[in-house]
Amino acid sequence: KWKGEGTTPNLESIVIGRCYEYIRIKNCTEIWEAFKKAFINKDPCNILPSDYELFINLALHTIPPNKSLFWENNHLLVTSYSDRTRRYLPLCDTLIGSFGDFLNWCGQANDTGFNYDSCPNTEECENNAVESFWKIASITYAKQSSGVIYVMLNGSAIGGAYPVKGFFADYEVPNFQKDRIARIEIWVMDDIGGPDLDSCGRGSVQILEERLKTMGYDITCIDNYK
Ligand code: ENP
Repeated sequence: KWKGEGTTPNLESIVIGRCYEYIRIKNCTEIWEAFKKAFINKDPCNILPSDYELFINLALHTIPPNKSLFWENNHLLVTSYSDRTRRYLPLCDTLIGSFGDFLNWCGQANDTGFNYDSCPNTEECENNAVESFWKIASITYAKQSSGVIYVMLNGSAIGGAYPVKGFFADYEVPNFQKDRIARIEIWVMDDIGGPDLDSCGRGSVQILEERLKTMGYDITCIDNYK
């Protein structure tokens, strides 16, 4: 019925497994129940970020200073570079993010199960279970981030390294806690063998640099950070 992919098979086992792998001292079943409660038995186009509040509260843990890594169009590079929290702690490597990373989910009204066949995508409705999850996760992560903030952009991305509409621009930048941030370091990474479409001081990266400077942040930008 919907155009988006359905719920990932065995979602519960995957997520509870990831949760215990991550942290042994929390009750992962309780966190899973809170996650499910946000969207099960509801119209899949009427899920709000606030529906995940209990889940967020249960899964929350601290983010050490200088460990936050924001990004756009670099999912695989971020995943390998952060080295599963050893080097950096991007949102997808927090306990909250691990409930969603590379996964998909939705429910249905008047039905206590998941919809494994299809889920609404963002074009069909923005208030879907996955989109609203990432919104509140992004807001929470940005509010918690402190010290030096890293941003990895993709200089080969069609449409610009810094999407002026996107999770980073709309939900993360506005929620930075200025008094806890020392400076912001932007890395513009071109794909290996890919085109150099955007770089520091140019195009959409310049738009981001100006925006952050106007907000009063100390900015550095590095092209193809090693
Ligand atoms: P895309 O479109 O490159 O990649 C989306 C893929 O990354 C999906 O598999 C998604 O999981 C997973 N993912 C991991 N972290 C996030 C996330 N944090 N997020 C949305 N998807 C995430 O990424 P986007 O949409 O541009 O989002 C990048 C954002 O992640 C940046 O704001 C960065 O700072 C942030 P799934 O569940 O959809 O399969 C926030 C939103 O950390």
